[in-house]
Amino acid sequence: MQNHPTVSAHRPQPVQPISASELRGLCLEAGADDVGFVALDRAELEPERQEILRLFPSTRTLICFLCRMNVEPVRSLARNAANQEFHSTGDEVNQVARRIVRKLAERGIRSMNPPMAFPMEMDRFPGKVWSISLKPLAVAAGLGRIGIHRNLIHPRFGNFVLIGCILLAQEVDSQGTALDYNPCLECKLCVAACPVGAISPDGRFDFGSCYTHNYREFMGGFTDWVENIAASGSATGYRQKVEDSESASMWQSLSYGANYKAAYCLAVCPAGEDVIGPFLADRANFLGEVVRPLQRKVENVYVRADSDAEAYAKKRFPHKKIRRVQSGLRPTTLANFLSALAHVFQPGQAGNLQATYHFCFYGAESGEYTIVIENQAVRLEAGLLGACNLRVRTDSQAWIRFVRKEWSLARLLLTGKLRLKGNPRWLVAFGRCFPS
Ligand code: B12
Ligand code: SF4
Repeated sequence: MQNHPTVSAHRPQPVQPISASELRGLCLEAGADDVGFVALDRAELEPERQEILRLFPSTRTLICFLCRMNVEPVRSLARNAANQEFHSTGDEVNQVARRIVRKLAERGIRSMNPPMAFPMEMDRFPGKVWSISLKPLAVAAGLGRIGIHRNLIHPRFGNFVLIGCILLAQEVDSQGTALDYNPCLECKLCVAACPVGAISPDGRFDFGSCYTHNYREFMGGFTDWVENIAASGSATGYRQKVEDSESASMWQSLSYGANYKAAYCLAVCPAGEDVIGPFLADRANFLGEVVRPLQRKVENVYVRADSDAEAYAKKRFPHKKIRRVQSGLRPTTLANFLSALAHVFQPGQAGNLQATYHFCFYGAESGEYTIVIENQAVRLEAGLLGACNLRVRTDSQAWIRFVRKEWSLARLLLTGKLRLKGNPRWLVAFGRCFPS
């Protein structure tokens, strides 16, 4: 290859090392509103390290930066205005990241910018489709702390920020450290505003309920909409299942980028030095202008049948219209089933259930697990531990079909693909805790 024109013309580019302060300047100049650096070997990155190296094996440091959102559109009752702000800021994060990577390349420094959200790795759906979890990274970089609503709150900009990151093939001489206080005021306005009760006052987050409503026009909700079309049989059948405004809304999401249904937790959050003014000046007025209109809004609320969200929305927001839908969160493998259990568990539906289940899976995916439901929480352990109320021995693929509602329990029992030792009512009680 030595005489190939490309090889002869190639001039090795010397790397011009960059200090943390220069790098910070470069990022701010590229459009970031704040930035911090975290070395790959930091303990906080332990859960992410393997994935980071999968994306860019030369990574030594992570650059984490924020772009601000305008506050008023995010707070507006007009959710199209809020969605435009989410999308525009998201695009900005991606553009800023591209500019930083380009500038670094001009200095001979290699770096890589994953998307701030979508597109994600959908071949892994319904598993973890995003690459790097940006919130813990931003906390490690000193850019803020997580509030009760599970979003990052920047000390000045509040939660009105979106996060980006860049994987850098260089060490940096100074790093961020976690902020020594939490800007969250614990006012719980986020708890009061969420239409599906996804945020608990103690910070527990109901992933399944948020995902079913807010993400109605994203992957899971879209799949459910497609299945509605397939199951309708005729145009009139479809109209009985889907309102005209819902069809139009789905078209809008497909054409202009998927729209979030709520994000009210972010909208009402008063935290952050630059944001807190109106809340401090007149709390009653803040409630009247920002929180109540969202609470009073007449709108569709998407819930799984017999879920905590359904019970909550019916009780707290009787004027909102409950729409029972499938979340689209259904496992394709045993591994999916096990990893998603905690995320779709419904404490309210569990009620005072105290039960231990032994599962013995055989077939394509095998393994023995203990699942304990007690005190409105679920716990998964490897192996068969202690005494159980019900022992389930089942073919893993047949079980997944059952969970996906493709096979009935009767079919599983008749074909011998599932055997129970104990009263079957324990299985019914188990199912109630995981509506799909
Ligand atoms: C997955 C995800 C979601 C999920 C889960 C949210 C969550 N609390 O983590 C859903 C769909 C519910 C969601 C909703 C929203 N999101 Co979001 N989301 C992400 C994403 C891709 C990963 C989040 C993450 O790391 N979670 C893991 C850990 C750190 O968080 P956690 O609370 O401990 O984990 C919960 C869930 O993630 C879930 N989970 C964790 N692992 C797994 C694995 C599987 C298989 C499943 C099913 C679930 C699951 O269960 C946990 C407990 O509930 C990030 C982008 C990114 N690449 O980081 C954006 C991000 C967190 N989202 C963002 C935003 C803005 C939102 C919304 C406001 C969307 C909107 N515009 O309406 C809402 C807010 C809801 C809320 N109160 O959290 C911003 C937050 C900005 C900020 N200031 O913090 C981010 C950082 C995007 C960005 N680049 O800026 N989101
Ligand atoms: S709304 Fe209040 S409680 Fe919720 S995250 Fe913001 S400051 Fe914390």
